[in-house]
Amino acid sequence: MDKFSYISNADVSFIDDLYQKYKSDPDAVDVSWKRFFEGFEFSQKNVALKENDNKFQDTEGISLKELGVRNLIHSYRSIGHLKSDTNPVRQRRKHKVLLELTDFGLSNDDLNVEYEFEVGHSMGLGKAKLKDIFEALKKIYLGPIGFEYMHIRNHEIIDWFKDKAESKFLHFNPDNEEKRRILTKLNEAVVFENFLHTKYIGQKRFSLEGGENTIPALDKIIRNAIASDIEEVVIGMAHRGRLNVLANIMQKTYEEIFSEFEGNAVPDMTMGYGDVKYHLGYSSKYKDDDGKEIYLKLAPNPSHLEAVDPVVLGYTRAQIDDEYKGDLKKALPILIHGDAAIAGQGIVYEITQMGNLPGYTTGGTIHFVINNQVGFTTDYDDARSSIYCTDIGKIVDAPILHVNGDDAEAVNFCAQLAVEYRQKFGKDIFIDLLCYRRHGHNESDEPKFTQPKLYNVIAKHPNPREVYSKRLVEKGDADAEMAKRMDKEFRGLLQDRLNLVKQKPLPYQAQKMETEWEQLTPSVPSDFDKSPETSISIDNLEKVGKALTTLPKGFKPIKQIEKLIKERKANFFEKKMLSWADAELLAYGSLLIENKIVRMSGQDVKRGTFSHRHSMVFDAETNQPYGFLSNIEKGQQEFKIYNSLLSEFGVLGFEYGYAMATPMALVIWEAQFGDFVNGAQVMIDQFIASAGTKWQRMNGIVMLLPHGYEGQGPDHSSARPERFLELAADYNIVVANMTTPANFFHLLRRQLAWNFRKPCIVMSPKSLLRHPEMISPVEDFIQGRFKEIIDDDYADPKKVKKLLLCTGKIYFDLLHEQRKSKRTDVAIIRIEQLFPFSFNQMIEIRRRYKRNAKVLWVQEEPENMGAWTYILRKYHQKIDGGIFRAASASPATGFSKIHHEEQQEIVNKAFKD
Ligand SMILES: Cc1ncc(C[n+]2csc(CCOP(=O)(O)OP(=O)(O)O)c2C)c(N)n1
Repeated sequence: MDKFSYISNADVSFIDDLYQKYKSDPDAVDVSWKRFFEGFEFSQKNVALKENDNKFQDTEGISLKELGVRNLIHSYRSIGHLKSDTNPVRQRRKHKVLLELTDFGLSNDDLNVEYEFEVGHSMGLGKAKLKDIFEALKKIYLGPIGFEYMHIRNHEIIDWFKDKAESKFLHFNPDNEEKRRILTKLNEAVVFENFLHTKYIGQKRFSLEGGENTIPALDKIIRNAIASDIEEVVIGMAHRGRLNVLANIMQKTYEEIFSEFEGNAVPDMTMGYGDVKYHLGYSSKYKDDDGKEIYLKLAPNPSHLEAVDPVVLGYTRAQIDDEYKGDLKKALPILIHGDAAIAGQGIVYEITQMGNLPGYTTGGTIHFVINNQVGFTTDYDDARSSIYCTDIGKIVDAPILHVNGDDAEAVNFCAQLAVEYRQKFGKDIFIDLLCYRRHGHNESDEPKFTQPKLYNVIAKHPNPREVYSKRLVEKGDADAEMAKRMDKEFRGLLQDRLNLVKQKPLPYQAQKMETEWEQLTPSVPSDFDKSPETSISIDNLEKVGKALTTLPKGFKPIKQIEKLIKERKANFFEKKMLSWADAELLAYGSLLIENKIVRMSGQDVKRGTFSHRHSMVFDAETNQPYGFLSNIEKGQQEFKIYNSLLSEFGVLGFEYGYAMATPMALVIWEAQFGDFVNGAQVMIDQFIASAGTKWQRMNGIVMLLPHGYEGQGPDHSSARPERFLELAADYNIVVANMTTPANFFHLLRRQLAWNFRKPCIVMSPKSLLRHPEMISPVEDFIQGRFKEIIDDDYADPKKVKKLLLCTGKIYFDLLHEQRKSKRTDVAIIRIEQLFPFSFNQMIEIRRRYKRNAKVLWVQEEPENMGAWTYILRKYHQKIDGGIFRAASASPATGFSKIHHEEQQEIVNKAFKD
């Protein structure tokens, strides 16, 4: 096939695949490909191809010309975007595209010949002269929009797009009211930046200048969203243009923004340490001209580019589930990217891959790239290998619209199309706004250090409002005075607001809580001293126990599940002793019947990595799934549990976002092994640990991180508790490592029993899941609360010479030795909750023992890991020493024998004399 010159424009393996498909069933491929292959086969039969000159020799007259025209059309659709006129300030890179008549065996002599093509109909041409077809193709595909959609493997979508491009865009001409609206929003965007530039010279604001058409685009998306009955738009974006979006889209008042620039309003530090102004979030209600409302939310975000993406998606999904009863069409996420960030940050891949998964879909995201062609100082040649920064979209067959950032109406068309597409197909779509950055990375930065030539051009380039108003005037759609008037009026308004602020600056205002959070109060530290009551009634325990041990009629479990159910039944109703798994499922079930949302996701969570959870089972013959916890009683909440894609950063971010929207839900993310959590470190540092103090945002997410030294090597041993403990301050998170199922049960329920929310990080068990001593009596569930510290009940306080403080799994090794050698002179104290550390409880426990008893910290982690340095920091006056593995660069040995020797040595040292 590669002898045909025009085919070399496209991906040959893709075409080969399609051709194979076509050969087995001609209707299995899109109609334009079908025509193409028909032509190809026809030419194979009938055309003698002269080697080396790539020209057809016509053997049967006109039909070969027809073939040429078909292929011409096909090529414009497939690769026209590579030559489209989208770059406002520089020549596009030269791509080898063959789009001339001669590339298809056609010449100027053919221009007046009429061709009848079904493809022509969608252009509204029907039977048309080649001249007209050719002109239309150039106008559509080589104009201000690079339509990229022929990679999509769905005929319906391709046809839809063809129609949009070849019929709707070809004849697109917004009415006067729309034109005026575009100009108004463009004016606001331009004048706002210009005003700040002159009033706050050199202050960082990461201006939108060069990309101001972002504002009319977002305005159009939102107006179209209202018209499409969307009730909520959730936006995630970085620094670039954020202040402009806050003011001109989110309706944050100009006074608020100016006050932040004035910087003389003293914030109330009791609520946290705050964040820079271009990271803050905002929410508001927007009303369109008909009075129809939409809720707008801009999520706060850190400097870490793209990290907010999964949070926005999780938040939107929670709103869809909770607020809009699962209707994906009611809430719309918009992610605004930079060209360097979208191309470079792996999280974009993770969230794109999530887009259509049942547990994570949000019914399609509109991705909007402010493509100013530089990332800080890096030119696009160094920023990516792919042709476009948006090529990531192709992995999910997303359509991509590259649009000239100077062409306000083309941008308007793309914005409208994006909403229509998202609402119709429920999938992601990308708009790549090709623009430029008028200043340096920030306003005090010199862009000519690195791009002198480009910035000489930019310096002379008119701003997008000037470009648009000139066009309107030329077309007679506006008078020359209109833009000037708009500029003057808006500048005057801004000046009035600034005068007000100068006279009386507004006090610093933290972003208001969303209404669903108003019923909670920010954390009160004393609540950590003693946990609230979290037990359940015996009736509820038995109700959940019954559901967990009952299968529907006709369901055939595999043998192991039959056995598991028998054991569960015995635990609940005979032994009355619950395992970790029983306790966990009981916690979820008890909340579900209290009508609380429980959502859990992570890799293989339905079964559980260690095969302990089995929250869902599958029929041996039909594979039909059955979820015990969604079948406890009528009217209960359904258990939302989803096996995740193999991602940590993306999925944890998504669940964090979900929890951000649902204060009354228990939202859990589980790592396969805790060791993999560092793939999500940005989410932990920038959101989970610090959002409370930066943005005054509470969050109740639970992270289950399997942790413990069991000889499984350096990457299957440690969830790095030291890292969480290092981040622990200001009562920001809970870090726990528990030794009883009942304590885990109470901890989970406590998340919703508190009148505040805290992220909770649990070092969870692996082999301990099956440890015979890791059980709790039923009484511990029907009374009591979470125990922060558990005292020894075996040693004799009067005899005790040594107190061993520990947390988590090492307790069982110490316990074994204590009992085996009957050491009543050694007490083992378990710190079940490492942070917040319960000093009061510790003091009380310590009082039970002799003053001269030694206090040692024992851990299985190396000296430089685990809780040791944290304990030293918190409790140093009271600690006489520590026992641990030797400090090590890697968390654990890869040799099982060495592991066992080291483990034994820790126990030996702990009980020495
Ligand atoms: C994850 C991450 N790495 C590095 C940076 C530092 N940084 C700030 S802006 C920037 C360039 C961003 O370029 P682009 O995405 O094109 O957005 P633009 O500023 O051009 O709008 C970089 C590298 C960052 N903020 N986040």
